[in-house]
Amino acid sequence: MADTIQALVPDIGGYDNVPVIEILVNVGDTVSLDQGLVTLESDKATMEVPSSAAGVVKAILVKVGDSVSEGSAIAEIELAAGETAAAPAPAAAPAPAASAPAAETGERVEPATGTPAQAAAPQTPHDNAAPSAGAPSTPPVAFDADAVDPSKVPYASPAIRLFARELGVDLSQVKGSERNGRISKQDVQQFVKGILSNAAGSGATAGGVTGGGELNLLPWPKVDFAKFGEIESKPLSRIQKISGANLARNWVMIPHVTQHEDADITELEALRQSLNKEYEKQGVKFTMLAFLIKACANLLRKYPTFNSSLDGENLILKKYVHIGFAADTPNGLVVPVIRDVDKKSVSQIAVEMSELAKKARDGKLGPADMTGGCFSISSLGGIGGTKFTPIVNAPEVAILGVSRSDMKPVWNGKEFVPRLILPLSLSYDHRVIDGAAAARFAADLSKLLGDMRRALV
Ligand code: CAO
Repeated sequence: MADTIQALVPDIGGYDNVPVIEILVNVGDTVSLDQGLVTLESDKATMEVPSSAAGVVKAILVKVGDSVSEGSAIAEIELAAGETAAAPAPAAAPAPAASAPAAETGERVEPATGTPAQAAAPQTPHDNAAPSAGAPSTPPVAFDADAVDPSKVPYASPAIRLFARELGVDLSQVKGSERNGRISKQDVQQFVKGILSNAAGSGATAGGVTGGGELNLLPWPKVDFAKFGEIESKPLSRIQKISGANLARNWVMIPHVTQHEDADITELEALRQSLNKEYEKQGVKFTMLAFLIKACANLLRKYPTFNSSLDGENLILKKYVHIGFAADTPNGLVVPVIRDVDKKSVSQIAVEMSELAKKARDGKLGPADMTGGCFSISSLGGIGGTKFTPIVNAPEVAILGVSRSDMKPVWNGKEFVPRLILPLSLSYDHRVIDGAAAARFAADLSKLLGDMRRALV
């Protein structure tokens, strides 16, 4: 009688309880080695669990909606004559000592998307690692927990990923024709044909790369930190995942420059404190940030390109002034937006800001509270720092970073006098804003904060 084996969930990058979203085979089907049996989908990526042997499906042990982890049994496979089962990829199979750098840490890397560079680079750990006894003959399948933008991970089986990598095709550029946009072998072949037929004279490769047009990044290093000492693994919060992906995209895609400037806020701070005394009974707290928001609104009117967004080859100039402020919450960074700031008084801005900051801390901000911003301010002044380089909050084109104000000796032409100096760091998208314009904006902001009466002019 033929042997029967259980097909198990292999290494899925340390994820647990990942839902089954699709059963790809039926009882009685003949399957080949590495043929997908079921599809799993985490909030990071989609993957198939491959069959660890060729044979006939005798039983399917899961159903759609079940949650599985590494080692969970998926199906029973009656082995084809002469077949032996390949073990599922172990969670941290030690690679040979002679392997590439990652092997020194005993790690394997299997990016979810294969870029041409990854396919060609001889030093990717997978390429160099000789298969160990019992290891599968295909690349280990793992969720790419480090994908920059999780929503962009292409939906394709491990075999198709391998096929695409061999051809140097970036799967994120291939449109899947199968159910739910799944990419088939034919889709990859069609993509390559299309590129080749369009490539005449352009020098393009099968991957659509002409050289220098793409970030040929190494896969993120995967390290078994537990080998070096005690660790604790803590999942990122939803906000961290979303803001992290956005920050990474903005950092990579926007040519940032940061203009640093100081503002003398001695008089403004005195005004703020006297207003706070005056308005104490009404419960209004005039924060420095409220004045900064108001001052920036004034300048966004004066410098319309700072109040714009890039849309392909057009610049969208906004006639409204909505300003977001970065708020640190227990769950991560959020940017609530105050609308029509140019039409509001500083006290209105202060009240609204404190309401939004509370909502942010309580995790109660809705999408309407966080969309439509034209410009952002990130104030770390309450915490410390002398300057920093904030990341532009796309599709906005500029962001103001505010550090801690400090008493400094300032030369007034006759003597040094103590003045309260506020450091400002204006990061901008250099595709839209020239350095001279940024320097003028920052210098004007400094003057305005030095004397808010200028806002009337
Ligand atoms: N210099 C010196 N002190 C400052 C200051 C500055 N630039 N800005 C604020 N402070 C002081 C205030 O005077 C206040 O002290 P008192 O309570 O004695 O008056 C204290 O810091 C708290 O300030 P605040 O109540 O005015 O709050 P805020 O306006 O500074 O900040 C908010 C509000 C929501 C922006 C803040 O809570 C926050 O989340 N900041 C972090 C933003 C962040 O994480 N940015 C980074 C984004 S990128 O990772």
